[in-house]
Formats: sequence, structure tokens, C-alpha cells
Amino acid sequence: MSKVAILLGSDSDLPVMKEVCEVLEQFNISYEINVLSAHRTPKETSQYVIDLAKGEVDVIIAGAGGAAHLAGVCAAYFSGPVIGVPIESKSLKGLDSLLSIVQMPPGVPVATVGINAAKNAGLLAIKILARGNKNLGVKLNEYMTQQSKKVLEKNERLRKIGYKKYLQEMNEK
Ligand code: RP5
Repeated sequence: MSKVAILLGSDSDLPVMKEVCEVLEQFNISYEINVLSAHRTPKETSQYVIDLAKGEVDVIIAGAGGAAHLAGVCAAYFSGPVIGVPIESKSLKGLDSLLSIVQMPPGVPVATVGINAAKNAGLLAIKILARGNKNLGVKLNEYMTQQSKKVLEKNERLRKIGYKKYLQEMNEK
């Protein structure tokens, strides 16, 4: 029983989209992942999303590049939240993907993250799921506390040793 469905427009999107899987696994969220294209497999893609709408999936995350219509097609069939990940493209560096995903017509929203920001897409899905799941909310707060702690430690180190030594240490890592 999957809570999140991840769709990739191509297997070439996997090196970026694997970050969604990693963050969902970190939070023990069940997911399913499929390569389905809005343009190359239109029938299978729409049927898959229509079937999803009858099941347990709460959030769809769709990553695609170029003329990236996958997230939009998902949002056309699925009444739950859809998050789009614009994948960096060769010719236009992902600006085409970003604009294709973000500029949805009124009535068919897609929550769009940054270019290649697959980790944020996963975290956004977790934030959505956490509204109805107290344990997940606690885990999410712990994650955010750890994140803050790391930045504060870096700040302390920078103030202590100064920027030149700090940079030197960064380069040595
Ligand atoms: C999009 O075209 C895919 O999402 C991918 O980002 C891009 C290139 O696909 P491939 O030619 O690598 O399969 O539909």
C-alpha cells in the first residue's frame, strides 16, 4: 500500500529522482515508482493515474524535463496534491522544464519545486502527509531541529576561526 507515487518521464530522470526515494525511505514512507511519459506512453500514463485515484496514494510526485507535461497530466486526473520536479535539460538547463510545470491553468494546480530539487519534493510530500499523522509530524520536527543544529554549529565555527581558515578547512574536505 503506497502513500506516494513517483513518476519519471524517462529513466534518464532517475539519477535526480532517486533523491525522492531516499528521503521517503528515511521517513519510512511507502511509495511506488514508475517510468511513464506524458508524450511517449500517453494511454498508459493516464490509465495509471486514473487507477491511482481509486487507491491509497495521497501524493503524486512527477519529475520530467524539457516540455515537461507529466505533472500536469497527473493533476488533470488526480484530485490529491501533485508535486512537479523540473529536471535539468541539456539545451535550456531546465528552464523549459520549470516553466512547463509551473505555468498550469487555473483550476489544475501543480506544486512545483526548483530545478532538480527532488529532495524538496519528497520533503513537501512528507509535510503534507504529516498533517494527518502525529508520529510523522514528530519525526519531521526532529529532522528540522537537526538541520538547524548543523547550521548553528557551522556558524559557531566560522565566528571562532574566521572566514580564511574556514574556507581552508572546506577545501580540505
Ligand atoms: C522528458 O524528456 C523526460 O522526463 C526527460 O527528462 C527528457 C529526456 O528523455 P530521454 O530522451 O532521456 O528519455 O520527457
